Amino acid sequence: MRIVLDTDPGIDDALAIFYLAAHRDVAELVAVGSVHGNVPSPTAAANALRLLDRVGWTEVPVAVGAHQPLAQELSTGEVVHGGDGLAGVAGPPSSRAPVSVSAAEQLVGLARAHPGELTVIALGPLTNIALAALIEPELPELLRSVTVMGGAIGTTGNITPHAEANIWHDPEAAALVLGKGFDLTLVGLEVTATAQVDAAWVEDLTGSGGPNAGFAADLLRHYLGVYSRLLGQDTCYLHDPLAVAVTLDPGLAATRDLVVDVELRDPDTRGKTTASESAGRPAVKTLDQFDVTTCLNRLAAALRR
Ligand SMILES: [Ca+2]
Repeated sequence: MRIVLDTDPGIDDALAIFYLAAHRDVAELVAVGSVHGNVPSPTAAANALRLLDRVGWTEVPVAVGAHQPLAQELSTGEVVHGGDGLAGVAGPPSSRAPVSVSAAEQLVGLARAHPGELTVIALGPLTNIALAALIEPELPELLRSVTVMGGAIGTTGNITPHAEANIWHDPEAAALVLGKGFDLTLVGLEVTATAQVDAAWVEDLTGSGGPNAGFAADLLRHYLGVYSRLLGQDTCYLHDPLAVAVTLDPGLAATRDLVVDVELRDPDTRGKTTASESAGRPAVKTLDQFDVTTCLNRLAAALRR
């Protein structure tokens, strides 16, 4: 599987990159695009480079993506991910720089050069994918598939009571991408919220861990602290690595084809995702069941490498 990753690192984005790197026998990372979301887009690109350095993916190009959403002001999530997006524990910057094209241009160029081959995994707001689809209307046919971490179907949101953060950060982009006809799997809070880890799970990582296990544990300790402080709970969610896991092994979940709409007009529910069986409009694959235990075991194994 040849992957283009669109990401806003971001603590769970970092875990997702480690998951991907631990499965390079089945996944080749072709390129990375950064996007605003957890942090501003240039910071996300710098963090992606630092994370790729850690896993030895030093040849993978990183392009800076959209600096702001299509139709609203920029809003970022340092309150959750730390001032630098990686809990202040990621070490010095990479010696590499981002490539000169934007993430949307990079994606269009790669898709045209490798029609039908590439899988996009989008772990942040969908601004870059929307821009790429506006530049290249054939993008849904040129890509093999797309996985999106986003949405909260039939469950509460995590940034407002109604909206999941990646969708809320750019609802117009999400509406465009989810309705565009991609072969798209949507991994939303309705499944990712079932995969929570606690301090004991995190401390287990460091026992027999490789070079990045301690770093992953540091990130997760920060995450646990935030969840405790903001939500009063002693577990944290691991959204992004789950989207990578189900992309690499679709057998981890059962899917259902549904049309997913994004609320754009009502300020109270803006970014809310609603699924229906509406005929005649492009559907996406939503997850019905998810093998949380296998997924978390594979993540722990990946982080210990
Ligand atoms: Ca993310």
